[in-house]
Amino acid sequence: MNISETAAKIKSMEIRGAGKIARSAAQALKEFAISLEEANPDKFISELTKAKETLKNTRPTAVSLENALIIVMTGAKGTTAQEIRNGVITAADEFVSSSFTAVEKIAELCAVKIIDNCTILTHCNSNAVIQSIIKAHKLGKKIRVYATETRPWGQGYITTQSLADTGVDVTLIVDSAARFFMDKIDIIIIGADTITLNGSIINKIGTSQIATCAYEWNIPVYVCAETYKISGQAKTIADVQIEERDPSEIITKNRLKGVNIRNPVFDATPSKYIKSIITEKGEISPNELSKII
Ligand code: RI2
Repeated sequence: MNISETAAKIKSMEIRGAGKIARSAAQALKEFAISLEEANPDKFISELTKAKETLKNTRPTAVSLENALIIVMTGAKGTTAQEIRNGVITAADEFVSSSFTAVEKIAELCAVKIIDNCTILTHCNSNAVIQSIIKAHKLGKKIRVYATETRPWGQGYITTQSLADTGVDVTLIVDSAARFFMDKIDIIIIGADTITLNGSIINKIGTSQIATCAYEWNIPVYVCAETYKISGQAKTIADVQIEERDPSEIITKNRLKGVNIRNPVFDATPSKYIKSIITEKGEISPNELSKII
C-alpha cells in the first residue's frame, strides 16, 4: 500500500488499534522509501518527512502512531539516498518486530496477574489485552470475561468473537451495563492509545467511567501497553488532542432535527484509578512513570 492508501485506511479506521496503526504506518513509510526514486539525499529525507506527516495527521490521539514514525525516521541517516533508504528499511523492520515481541512479553506478565477462577472486564479491543487473556486461558486458568460493546464502533464484537474463538467464556454487555456487572468483576484490563508522563491513560471513550466505578468497588485496573504508547511530550491530558469523529458514526444523518451530536472517541483516566501499567519492560506504577522515563 502506498502512503495515501494507508493514510486513508487509518483515518477511516479500516486499520485500527493503537499498535496496528503504528505498525502499518511504519510499514508504509518503509515501502515509500523503497519505491522513492530520488538520488539527492536531502530531497530524499524531505520526501520521507512529507510522507511521515501525512501518516501522522490521520489520527491525532494515539501517540503510538507518531512514535512509530519517529523511530522509523531515526534510520533516515547517511550520505547517499541508498544509505538513507536502507536505514529506514532496517528501522521499520526492527520496530514492527519489536512491537510484536512487546505484546508477547506483556501477555506473559499480565497472565500472571490473572488468577485462576477470575472474572475480567475489558473495554474496546486491545490486542495486548486479548493476547494476555488468551495466554492465561492457555495456562489452564478458569476465566470469565465481560466485554463492553464499545459504541459507536462496536470494537467489543471483535474482542468477544476473538475470545470465544479460542474457547474463553465471554459475555458481551452494552457500555452502560458496566456498573451493573461490577459486583462480578475481579480485575479490569484495558489497553491504551497514549500514556502521559503523569500517568494518565488515554483510551477508548468510556474507559474513565469504568475505571472510576472500579475504584469505588476497589477492583484493580491494569493497563496493557507497549512502551511506545508513552508520550515523551505530553505531561498531562491537557497536552493530548482527543479525536472527535463524525456524528454519522453515532446516528444516521438527518434522523434527528435540531440536535447537536458529539462523538469524542477517547477519554483520559487519571493515574489514581490505575493499579499499574504492564509493559514489555515490566510493570510500572503510573505515579512512577515520569521518573522511569
Ligand atoms: P492495542 C484502540 O483504539 C482502543 O482504544 C484500544 O484500547 C487501543 O487502540 C489499544 O489497542 P481504536 O483504534 O494497541 O479502536 O492494544 O480507536 O491493540
